[in-house]
Parts: sequence; C-alpha cells; structure tokens
Amino acid sequence: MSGFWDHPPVDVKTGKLDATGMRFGIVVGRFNDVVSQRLLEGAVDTLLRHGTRDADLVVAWVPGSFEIPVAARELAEHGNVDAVVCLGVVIRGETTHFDLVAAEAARGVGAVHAATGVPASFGVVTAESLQQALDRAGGKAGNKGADAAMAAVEMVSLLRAIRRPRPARRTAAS
Ligand code: INI
Repeated sequence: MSGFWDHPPVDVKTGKLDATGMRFGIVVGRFNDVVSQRLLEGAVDTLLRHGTRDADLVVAWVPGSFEIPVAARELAEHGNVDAVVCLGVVIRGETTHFDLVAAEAARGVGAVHAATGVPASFGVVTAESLQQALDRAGGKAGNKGADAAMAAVEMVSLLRAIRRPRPARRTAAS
C-alpha cells in the first residue's frame, strides 16, 4: 500500500533490526539477580539472533541498579561499543528507597544517552513483587532484557541511517 510517506520528498529514516557488525555493552545489576540473570539471557539471545557475534558483546555486572549509569557511561565513552543495554531489577516490596533507586537508574541512563550520543537502552524492571518481576523477565509479560536489546539495535541502525548522506534527488532533467 502506498501513501503519503512513500512520496519522494519525504526522507523517512528508520532503524533496521539487523545487528550484524554492531558491538554492544550490557550493564546488569546483581541485585535481585535471580531476575536480572534472565534479563541478561534475553538480551544476549536477542542480540546474537539478530546478527551480533559473541566477540562483540561485553557484559559488566554492577552491584545494583543505582550503579548502572556510571558503568554505562564508561562503556559508552571508552568501551568501543555502538550502544549500551542497561538491565536491572527494582522491587518495591524490598526497599523503602525503591523510588530513589528506580528514578536514579532511569535518570542516569537517560543522561548517558544525552551526554555521549551513544544509545543507552533502559531494561530496568520496576515491579511490585518478585513474581511481577519474573513475569517481565521471560515469564508471561515477555522479557524486558530482550526488548531493551531490540531498542538498542534499532537505535544504532537509525543513527547510522541519519548520518548517511541523503541521496541526490532526481529532477526532470536528470
Ligand atoms: N538495587 C536494585 O537494583 N534493585 C533493588 O530492588 C534495590 N533495593 O531494593 O534496594 C537495589 N538497591 C541497591 C542499590 O542499587 C545500590 O547498589 C546500593 O544502594 C549501593 O549503592
């Protein structure tokens, strides 16, 4: 079906879900690692199935979600990676500072993204209970690690497409 977006003057950029030749850093919080290990497995499996090689993955474990941003920034700036996938698990029932940890993880990962220009995807599960967290880590609600990996692949591909020079437009004379 053709439509407005197919018209030649509209230069539509989209990312492809092909990770061939891409290098990724993955930062994963050890806190609640019965869940975060599953997020990691989902992310790695997704990246490999979309074309990344094992040799092009680097995994950094940090103590908890609060520490994710600093490792993500280091990878983005010095890790020779195209994107960073950030994984963690914050469960409300286990902490009174749930909101602080979750908010700092989100703010910090966003800041990495903004400061470095290297995509940093957010796969930190914030849940009310361990069961709800497990549901989002390969259970009935999918795997947020896999989702974050897909977002990273798409963003790397999109940024490459944006950087590619726009092809010269055909005119009636050419
Ligand atoms: N870190 C998490 O990733 N998830 C949590 O649920 C959590 N709780 O419950 O406290 C948590 N805390 C640790 C925090 O991320 C830091 O590692 C710690 O405060 C040391 O800086």
